[in-house]
Amino acid sequence: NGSAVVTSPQNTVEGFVKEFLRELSFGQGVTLERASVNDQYLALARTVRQYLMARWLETLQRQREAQAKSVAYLSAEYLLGRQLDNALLATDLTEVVEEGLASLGIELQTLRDQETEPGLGNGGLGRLAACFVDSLATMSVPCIGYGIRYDYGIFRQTFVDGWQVEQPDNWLALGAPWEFPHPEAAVTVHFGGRTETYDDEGVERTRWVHDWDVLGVPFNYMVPGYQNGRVNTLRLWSAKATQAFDLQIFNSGEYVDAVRAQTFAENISKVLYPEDSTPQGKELRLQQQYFFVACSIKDFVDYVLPEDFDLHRLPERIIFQLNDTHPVIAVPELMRVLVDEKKWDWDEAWAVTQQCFAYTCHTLLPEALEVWSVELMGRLLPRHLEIIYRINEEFLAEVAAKHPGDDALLERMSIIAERPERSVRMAYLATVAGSKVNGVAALHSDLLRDKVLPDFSAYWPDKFTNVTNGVTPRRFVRLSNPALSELITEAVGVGWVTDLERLRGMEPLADDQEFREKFRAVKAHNKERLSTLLQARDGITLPADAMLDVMVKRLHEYKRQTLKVLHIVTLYDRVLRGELDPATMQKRVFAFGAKAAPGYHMAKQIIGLINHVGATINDDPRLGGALTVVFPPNYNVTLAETLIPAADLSEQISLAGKEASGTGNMKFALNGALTIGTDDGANVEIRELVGDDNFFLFGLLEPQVADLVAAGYQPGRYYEEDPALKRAVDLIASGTFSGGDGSVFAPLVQNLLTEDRFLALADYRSYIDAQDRVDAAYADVEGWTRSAILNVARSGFFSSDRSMWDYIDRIWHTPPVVSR
Ligand code: 26M
Repeated sequence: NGSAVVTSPQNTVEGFVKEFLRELSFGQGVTLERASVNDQYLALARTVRQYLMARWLETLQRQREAQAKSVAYLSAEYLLGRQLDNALLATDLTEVVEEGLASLGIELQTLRDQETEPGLGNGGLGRLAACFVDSLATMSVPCIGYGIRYDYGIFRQTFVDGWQVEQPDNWLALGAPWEFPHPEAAVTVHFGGRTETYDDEGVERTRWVHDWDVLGVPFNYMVPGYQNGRVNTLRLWSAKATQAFDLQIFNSGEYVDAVRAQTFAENISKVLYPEDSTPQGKELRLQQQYFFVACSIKDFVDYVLPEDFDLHRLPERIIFQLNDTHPVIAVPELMRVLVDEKKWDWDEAWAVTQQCFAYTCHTLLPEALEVWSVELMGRLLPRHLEIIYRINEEFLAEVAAKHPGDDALLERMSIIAERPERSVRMAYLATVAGSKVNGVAALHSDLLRDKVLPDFSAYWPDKFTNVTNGVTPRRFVRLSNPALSELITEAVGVGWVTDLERLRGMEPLADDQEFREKFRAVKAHNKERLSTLLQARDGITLPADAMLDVMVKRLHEYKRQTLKVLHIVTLYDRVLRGELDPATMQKRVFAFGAKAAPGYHMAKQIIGLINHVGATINDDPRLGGALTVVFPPNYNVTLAETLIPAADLSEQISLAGKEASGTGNMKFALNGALTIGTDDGANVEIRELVGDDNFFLFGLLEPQVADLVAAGYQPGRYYEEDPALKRAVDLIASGTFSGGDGSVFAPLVQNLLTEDRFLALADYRSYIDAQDRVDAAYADVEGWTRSAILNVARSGFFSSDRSMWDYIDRIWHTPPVVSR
């Protein structure tokens, strides 16, 4: 038994202090007296991970023995957030560590704040992957997360005069104590070249004569379950130049050029692409996708599985879950391994491959569906392109046999698009290859079936299913909201952390005056905590006793941050016109957090607009501090953890039919904010669960949106017909927020009045009316608190543990492997 060689340090203050001091001296090479905060943090991290090590080795051992089926989650992004606190929670060491450090004169919080979060994701999709691996570890389900170890994660956002400026995110600069590099276990991945056929003892086969290669070095991360003795693995790949690559170039005699050429290979895992929609079809991005997927398949087949394993039984041991289309190139890669390397027949390889994949779609925007030009794919991955063509040929032949003569259908369902450029439709490839296709919220799955992939769902009705997203209650309640956690535990016991439906037990307490007072004290405490953080982090001062109204998410037109701005400007206008008295109106703080893709100009305009509106309003004495706009830069997981627990109102205002799910919406409800939202994504399910009385619904419904667009939407008419809207738009257009210069936001205003792709103006009136209802509801302190408590009590469904059970039940069929 391999686990016998490792023993955890003693689970006591003395045991911890001893190990911590050892890590400081032997790990960091410093004395306590001379240790910097970073030394202390690194030593602490390495001490805490010692407590996880025996469990990790034991988990691997147990899994090997059980020969159980594993989930291989394939995701180009993992937005993990800080690791220290999560590891302390998993090991239940927080108090021991706090006390031990205090005995050395060190504050735990100072060391927590020293950690740079690994921001290896853009937003919802990457954070979802992180929640899912947390839940699987907590549920003792075998899972390996596979992804990319980007040297630079999502950019650090700064504002210069209110405009976004991006800085590199050098998250590895101060050391990376949570990772375990394994250069000795590197695998080689090939690119380029051509294919040729050859005679293999009378059988014609194809081989790939590749042109260049890259090494994939695995970096392992622990994924600890919550106090259950289980630690799963996240394996992120980092690109290195191979020996062959080096030799080839160094032999040319151009030594300096050769060293420079090395960086070409290593560029592959250099940086995370910061777009979270409208993929650009960049060659490096396809290299990244193939790189991590080829490494992962090789890793699983050659190293995770036993040496003598019969690959015909692969579906008994693995399900590759495709997190959107980014890893879909794994499908032709597995086919290539089975057909070219293992020399299987096409049909038997295809039968196995189809059982090994399932696909999750995360979007509804047509421009976000990934396609790769045949030209590019043929150049980079010629054999994979051939395999995709063959998959398509056989698939279309099957369709043609069932629907003779329907050429239009064949054209619509073809994996290869002919226009505007011949290209591979990755979502179609995923749908054809996958055993299941799922959307991420009930409405989204319906729309996916009926609007995005209607021909495929008619062809394979049983392939399509829904799994509504969830979030981990460990990070987003237990760790991020200690005060609420204590109150919940008082009310329903400790079991809620792994069984979130137990929050239901709080429902009756919504009617308990004393409990409501405690609940308000929690909110007040969290606001104070946020206030302290923003002051220290950004020099932002939050006014006291204001409603905290929060909109945090990526900046995108479909999410409609502009609609939020129109509300703020409308309130401003009402005060200036004397319709509202700043002395008696509801005091509000509007908090924004949002990164714009660096090349997305309209999104950057909107960031500029929010900051300029904020600067004007915050400084206007006529408002008497009744309205405040704050926009702390660089919204990330760490900031979310303090911001969300303090919120009163959650803004989920995307145009109906555009937000696949949303997961921020769930975090807010679980932390006792009320939602103002459209009938979109998971908002639909949140409202059903918390009840109409505890949710502010507004806006067009998805079918109404479809009708309005079909009839020819004219935003200018809403502008002309609603005087308040006209005044709000005119204030922006006239330069009120840009020093009198109307040209600054002219492109944005022009776009709103003539195009408004996401119908902000159509939903304006409904939104303003709903916001007025919010103000009235907030004035009823007891009623609001009651609603907030009910939001918490009824949101247990949104645990990612439940999402995982749904995947297991509907798609994966991977039972937990329980402890001996
Ligand atoms: C693709 C190609 C090239 C570069 C980047 C990308 C890319 C990266 C991330 C495209 C999309 C990406 O993320 C999309 C995303 O985050 N979608 C969100 O997924 C959440 C989890 O399911 C949902 O809750 C959100 O509604 C959905 O917008």
